[in-house]
Amino acid sequence: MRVLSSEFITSIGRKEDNTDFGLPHIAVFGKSNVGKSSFINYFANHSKLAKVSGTPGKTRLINIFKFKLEVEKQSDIAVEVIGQGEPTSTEPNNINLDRADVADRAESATSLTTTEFILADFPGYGYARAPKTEIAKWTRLINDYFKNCKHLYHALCLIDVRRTPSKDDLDLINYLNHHNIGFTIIATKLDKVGKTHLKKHIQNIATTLKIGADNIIGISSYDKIGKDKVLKKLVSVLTNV
Ligand SMILES: Nc1nc2c(ncn2[C@@H]2O[C@H](COP(=O)(O)OP(=O)(O)OP(=O)(O)O)[C@@H](O)[C@H]2O)c(=O)[nH]1
Ligand SMILES: [Mg+2]
Repeated sequence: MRVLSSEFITSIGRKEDNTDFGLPHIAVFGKSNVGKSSFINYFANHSKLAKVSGTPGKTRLINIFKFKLEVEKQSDIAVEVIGQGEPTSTEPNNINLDRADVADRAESATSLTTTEFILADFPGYGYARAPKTEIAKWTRLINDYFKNCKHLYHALCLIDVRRTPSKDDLDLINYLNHHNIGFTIIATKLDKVGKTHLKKHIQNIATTLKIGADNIIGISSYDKIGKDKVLKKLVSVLTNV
């Protein structure tokens, strides 16, 4: 499982903008500065794909990226194991036991396939100095996107591992539940907390969101931790539909 290619397609922000790229969408949500763009770059293994900014709230549009993944496809094929004839009475018993294997047997074969999808990087919400008009704009943006986008398969909701999920995070999750969109919680910036405190932080997020801690994927875009788990999740979402 790996990312074969990634490219920036366009930015969208008005309700008349096209959201149909003929591919399933995965949306990336999270508070401003949580590390969405850094995660996308780490995921793509492309340091300049999405703009990482020191100034929260710079991105006001939905940035659309196209990804292509290589996926191992497991398929069961029947393998005929050639028998050696009927046992004779002179053969010891254990040979008879071995012959239990002499039959058609399923063996697994791996082949490679590819899958493409759109990653929609949403502007961050909830930055402290956001004026009311900006908040209204964000709400309109997400409403228009949900109305127009027919291919939203899943959302990745990023939350800083050190923070208790905010009201905005909870509102987003309620919104996704309301629209019946599956989501995965990703705890970012794992490098910021020591190993001994990590469990406690993850549990805090899980408790606040009323989900199991096992359902949270921890990542660090700095230390390059967690990408494989996210890849696995996306492949299961994209290929089980
Ligand atoms: N320590 C640490 N810092 C990170 C990590 N990921 C991102 N950052 C830093 O966090 C800040 C914000 O990162 P971005 O990736 O731009 O965050 P964003 O969520 O895209 O921000 P907006 O687009 O403004 O909503 C930057 O200073 C990053 O360098 C990480 O894994 N570890
Ligand atoms: Mg960003």
